[in-house]
Amino acid sequence: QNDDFQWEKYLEETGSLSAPSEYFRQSKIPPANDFKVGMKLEAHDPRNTTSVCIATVVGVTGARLRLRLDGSDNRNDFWRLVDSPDIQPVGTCEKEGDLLQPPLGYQMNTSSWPMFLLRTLNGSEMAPATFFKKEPPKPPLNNFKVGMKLEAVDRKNPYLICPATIGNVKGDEVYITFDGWSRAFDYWCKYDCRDIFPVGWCNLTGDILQPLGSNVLVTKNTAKTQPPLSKAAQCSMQSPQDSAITLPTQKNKKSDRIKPPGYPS
Ligand code: MLY
Repeated sequence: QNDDFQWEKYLEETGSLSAPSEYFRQSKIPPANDFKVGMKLEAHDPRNTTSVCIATVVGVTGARLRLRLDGSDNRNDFWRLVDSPDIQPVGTCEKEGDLLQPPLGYQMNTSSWPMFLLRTLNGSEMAPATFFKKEPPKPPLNNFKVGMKLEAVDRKNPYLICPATIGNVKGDEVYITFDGWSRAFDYWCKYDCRDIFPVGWCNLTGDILQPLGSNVLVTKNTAKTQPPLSKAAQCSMQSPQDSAITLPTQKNKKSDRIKPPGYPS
């Protein structure tokens, strides 16, 4: 489904390794996504994580949901995996003796909240409990190594999952860099963060893996474990000043990359 970018070829051309799937806090077989647009659920407000709110599924993409908090605007949508602990069936909060809260930035007067809640839930389709999957366990250790390839959420454009590289490792944290893109998109995260996935994830979930950025510098990987050098890499070695080659990538069409997948336009 994604004919833009092929990991196999790219790994070979760059002489790089993909991070093994056991290193990630993701299930080996991605969870089924049975949610439908319009379904309601409970979600922790990302801007105020102690409060649990009502959210509506406004998009379904791969193993993730695009969510919008009821009573909030459409500029604060967020994405969660179907096995995220941040989401739960409607009724969970009440069962635990808690109250559903208005989202941060609730547009109406707080006094209208109880009535708003009744109305928003009335007649709505609630996501069945079976749609929510258990979060996979945390791998015991951070095994990531600098140079390993993976797929990662672009936190500046969180609907995008992109080819990425481990740029650094420090204790429990890894530094995520996006292949072909400026360092402006980089971030540090915990090794068990839910925003990073093994190579092949998007292919398995049916999500769209973004193309490489246009500045793809293919540097020779000098790790001992590297596979034999590809023809491209060997060529680059013949000219001494050419320690890096630039892979041709298709022009990145802006419109293609900023359209949120799974969101009805
Ligand atoms: N709106 C941005 C999108 C950049 C996406 C970068 N990611 C994929 C690392 C643009 O100006 O193209």
